[in-house]
Order: sequence, then C-alpha cells, then structure tokens
Amino acid sequence: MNAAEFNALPVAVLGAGESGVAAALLLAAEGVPVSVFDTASREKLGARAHELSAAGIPLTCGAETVVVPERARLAVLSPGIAPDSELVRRFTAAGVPLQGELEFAFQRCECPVVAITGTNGKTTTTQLLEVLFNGAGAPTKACGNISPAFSSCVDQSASLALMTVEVSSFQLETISTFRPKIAVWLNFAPDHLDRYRSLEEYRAAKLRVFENQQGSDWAVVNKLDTISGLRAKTLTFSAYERGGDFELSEGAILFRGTPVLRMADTQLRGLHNAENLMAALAAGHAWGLDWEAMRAPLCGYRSLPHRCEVVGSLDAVEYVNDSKATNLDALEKALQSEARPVVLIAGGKDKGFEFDSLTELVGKRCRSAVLIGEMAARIQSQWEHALPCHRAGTLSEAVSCARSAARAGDVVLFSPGTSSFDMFRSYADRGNQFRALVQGLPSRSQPLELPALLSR
Ligand code: UMA
Repeated sequence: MNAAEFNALPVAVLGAGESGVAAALLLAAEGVPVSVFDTASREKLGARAHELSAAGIPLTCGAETVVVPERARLAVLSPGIAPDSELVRRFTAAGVPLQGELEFAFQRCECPVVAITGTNGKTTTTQLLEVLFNGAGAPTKACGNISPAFSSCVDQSASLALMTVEVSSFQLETISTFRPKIAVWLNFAPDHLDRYRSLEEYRAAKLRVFENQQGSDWAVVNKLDTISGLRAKTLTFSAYERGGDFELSEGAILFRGTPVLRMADTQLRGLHNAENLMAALAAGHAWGLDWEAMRAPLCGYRSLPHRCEVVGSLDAVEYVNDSKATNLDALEKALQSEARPVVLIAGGKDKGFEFDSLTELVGKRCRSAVLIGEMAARIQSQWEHALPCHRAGTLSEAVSCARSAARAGDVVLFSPGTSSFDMFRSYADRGNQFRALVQGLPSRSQPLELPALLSR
C-alpha cells in the first residue's frame, strides 16, 4: 500500500462516549476520514449518536460491531474500554495500531502539560491548579478525566500557557510519547480491581505518567510513596510526615521550613485537602510562580459537591455527603478528618476489595454504621464486632436509620468507600439523592401535623 492509499484509510475511534466523540470531531475537523465504533445500541448512545451523525461521522454500534471492521490506519481508544476487550481485539488482530485518547490529544497539544494523577484528590487538585494558574497570570484549561475530554480542548492550546490535565490509570495504559512538563502524583491506594488483575498492575499503569519525563521536567510526589527511577526534578509533600519539601505544621503549609499558606485562610479542611493544596503549590512553584501570586486564588477556591460536602444540619447533627469516596482510602481520609462522633453510611458495588482493613478505625471513630448495597452483608460481618451495624435496603432507609442513631453533636457521614453502580447511575447521582433526602427530613422540633394533634 502506498502513502496515498494508507492516508485514505479511516481512523477508527473506539467508544462513542465523551472522549471518543471529542477525538472523532477533532479528526473530522482535520479532514481525516473517521469512523466510530461502540458496542452499545444507538438508542443507548442517544445524543452522542446524533452529534456524530450531525457531523457526518459514520457510527457502527451494538450488534453491528461483531463484523470484522473495514481496514483502518489507527484505532483511537476511549479510556473506559479495556485494551483486552473484544472490540479492541477485533482491530488489533487485523494489525491496526492502537492509540489511547490521552496520547492522541497530547500529540496535538501546542502548549506544555501539567498532569495530575493519584487514587484520590485528582479532581480537587486539578481544579486548584486551574484557578491557581489562571489567577497567577498563566492561562490554562482543566480537562481530561475531570471532563471535558482533553481532545475537545486542544484547539485552544496555542493560546494557553499550559494545559492542566487530570489523568487516570485507564488513560495512561496506552501512552507512548505523553510527557508532562510537570507530573503530580498525589497518592496511591487500592482501586479499580474490577479492571486490573492486581494492585501492581494498577500502580504500573499510573506510574507511566513519569515514563517520558526528562531532567528539565518536574515530578511532584507524595513523600509517603516511594517512587524510584524518576528522571525529573522532584518536589515532595506530606501532611502526615515531616521532612518533605512541603509539610504541615500548626495549621500552616511550610516550604522547606517557611510558612507559605495557612489552612484556615482557605475554604478547605482535612489533611487530605492539605496535601491537595501542597501538590498545587508545588506545581505552581515548579512553573516559577511566587507564593504571593498563588495565595489568593487558592484561598478563594471552594470544594466541589460530593467531597465532604455539608448538606444539612438538623437537631444539632450535621449531614455530610462524601459520595465521591469510591474506595477505602477516601473513606479512611474522611473519617480521619472528622473529630466528632460519626454515624457512617457506607457500602455499594463489589469492586474486589474488603473493608476489614478499616475495622479498627471505624470502631474508634463511629457510633454506628448503616450499610447499603451489594457489599452490605460482607461489611457487616467484618465490622459488627467493633460497633453496632445496621443494614438498609434503600438510601432513604439508610438516612432514616442514621438519623435515629445520631445524637446531638454527631455527624452523619455518607462516605460509601466503593462505587455506586449497584444502586445508582454514578457517584454524583448517589450524592444528589443523599442531599435531597437529607434536605427533605423534617426537623424533630417542627410542630406536629394537624391530624396527629387531633388524634391525641
Ligand atoms: N464501550 C464499548 N465497548 C466496551 C466498553 C465500553 O463500546 O467494551 C463504550 C460504551 O458503550 C461508551 C463508551 O465506550 O459509549 C464509553 O467510553 P468511556 O467509558 O471511555 O467514557 P467517556 O464518556 O469517554 O469518559 C471518559 C472517562 N471515563 C472513564 O475513564 C471510564 C471519564 O472519566 C472522563 O471524564 C471522560 O473520558 C473525558 O476525558 C470518568 C471516570 O469514571 C469520570 N473515570 C475513572 C475514575 O475517575 O475513576 C477513571
């Protein structure tokens, strides 16, 4: 096949989700023939199928995808599709090279990239960096796993100082040249064991964020996580241990002994958020910003919903929505950040990990636990010797049960510790339902309704 014939072959985009549609539109705008494949039905793809059709991009979906595809010069892979899935194998078996959407967008990005990865805190830190860089005069755009997709932002890259990209292990699995100028490694804890065969495999995928960095680049890493073989200049941070470049002392973040930011001046609380702030300060410092320029944007930042979000206060009990806690590490951090007695609502989808590592902490911090979802019975059997545990069939039942168990001065913490997909569409749907249930609770001090008064 000659070059002209090769260039006439279409690029196949696998997945018609947010990243697939963004990649396909970008290719179409470049004048490249493109075709999208998705195993879901056209009805299920809904608006995305319409978007592709409006742009004149062919979509093969549902049962049609079992047919061996026409030849393609490249397959661009969406992060939610595992590289060993049947759809991908149909292309690789036909000799089509595979490129992940992160790599695809990076190759088109005209400004340097700061990449943020880690099991928890990625989205908060990505947003902190977006406000920090923009506030300090270095225009940036946050994208990637945080949404919007990196591919939908590269057309703006020529006018930006840098692109702030949240990267997941799924996206990093398929990179080849991806090289962030600054790579931020927040933390590492068990997660996604429904995608990876082992924890090591998950960690290896994440570590690829440093793979192409050189001596002129920067790695911002959590001091508690030993990462060997880094070529980039390194800055370390920890809110739990002294001795890193950034550390926490008496409520202030220090850089090599000098206070640079007081936690009380920010809207964020908890040691995990102190680390998110340290990582943002470190990335800003690596970029050459001074502390003064970074302080105002960081202090103005308000936390996102579903992350230790206070959603109500009733009868002297505070209700906190931490639905974004989709793994044990996030649940552990939420508990460690709470000084009051906790009535915990936890549980959800079985993602392949056990809750027994938290039994001691839960026993110490919680008055009782209310358990929901696929894992409720298993968690109960692991925790019930340490504290009273109740099981609830619905979230509404769980909220009522937690309310009955809580005493004045307690906090009802909804921090599931695992994913939502057994009962909800997403963690956001789960958190929104919790917030609505709490905000619908009548106060105990509210006057009784008329029929109740009459029947006395
Ligand atoms: N599909 C197939 N065949 C399969 C599996 C899936 O065709 O075997 C199709 C699905 O029918 C669907 C499409 O692939 O239409 C989904 O692609 P996707 O899951 O990659 O979803 P996108 O909408 O492109 O969203 C992705 C990220 N999703 C995942 O990594 C699972 C989004 O992160 C990200 O915001 C978006 O790109 C833009 O960059 C979400 C996420 O859950 C928030 N991320 C994980 C996390 O944070 O833990 C990693």
